[in-house]
Amino acid sequence: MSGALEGTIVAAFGRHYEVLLADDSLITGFPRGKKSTCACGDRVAMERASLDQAQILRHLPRTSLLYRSDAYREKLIAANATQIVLVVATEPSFSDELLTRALVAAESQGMRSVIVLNKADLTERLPQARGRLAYLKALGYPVLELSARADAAPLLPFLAGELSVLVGQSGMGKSTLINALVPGALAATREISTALDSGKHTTTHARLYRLAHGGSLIDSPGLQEFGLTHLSSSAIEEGFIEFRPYLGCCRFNDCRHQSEPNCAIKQAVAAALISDRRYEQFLRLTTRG
Ligand SMILES: Nc1nc2c(ncn2[C@@H]2O[C@H](COP(=O)(O)OP(=O)(O)OP(=O)(O)O)[C@@H](O)[C@H]2O)c(=O)[nH]1
Ligand SMILES: [Mg+2]
Ligand SMILES: [Zn+2]
Repeated sequence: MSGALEGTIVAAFGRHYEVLLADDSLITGFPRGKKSTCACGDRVAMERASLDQAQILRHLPRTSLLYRSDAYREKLIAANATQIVLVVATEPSFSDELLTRALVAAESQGMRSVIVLNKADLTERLPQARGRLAYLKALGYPVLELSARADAAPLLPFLAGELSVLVGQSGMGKSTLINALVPGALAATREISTALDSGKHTTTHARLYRLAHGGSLIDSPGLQEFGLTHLSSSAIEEGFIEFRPYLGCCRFNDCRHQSEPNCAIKQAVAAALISDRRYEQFLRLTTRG
């Protein structure tokens, strides 16, 4: 078949995609139906429609799929990513719950996680933000303090050989990081104005960038919610990495770690082997979805 070809989605606009071909050229890919089921990072099989357009027939098997969901829909963030880079900042203030949820989603896909505390140059707010991340650092998640504006290099060693996806709330500096790490990227960034503009996202679609020293980075639009309705309760339990040694040790197989007797998780909390804070976060996730 003369028209068949494969490529990698490097930008996802919803109704259409930018697809990178093996010869480094770009083609516009359109999904077959109205519903788009592909994400940035997907490898796709296509049929060429014209010189610069192709129809996407299907995505090839994925090694991971990072997405969020609520009762109504799923939002794909990235396919085949090996690592999530969670970007928070000294300001604006960040949400603990969002961070936890994104970590659980990444764990469910077997992805590595790195947390970047950006805008470290705003030193007045730094100790507080650092303090708010200490419990995650204690769990073993790398927490890198840096200033994307001044020097993003501390992140580089973590990116080699990985397909990383930058995830975080709007205004944390994801696109600024992209511009610092990828010469010529020209990702749009925006000052967050104190009033009306806040909450608006500067980045409107995911885009994949290749790093000169190996590895790739996906920039994604800022998010305020990270629904996990697609995850089973066991996937959520396992997403709390420090729970893992105790899973399967409760008296009841279907223990929800709430008020059941002889619950290994609650015993671990009582013995301070699991922090109260993480246990509370777990309860919030499993009772709210
Ligand atoms: N002081 C300081 N400001 C920064 C730093 N990094 C980013 N900023 C500023 O923070 C603002 C938001 O940065 P963006 O890179 O657009 O944020 P984003 O996370 O991509 O936001 P969305 O695309 O909306 O999700 C911009 O005004 C940046 O210049 C930093 O290291 N220090
Ligand atoms: Mg952005
Ligand atoms: Zn239990």
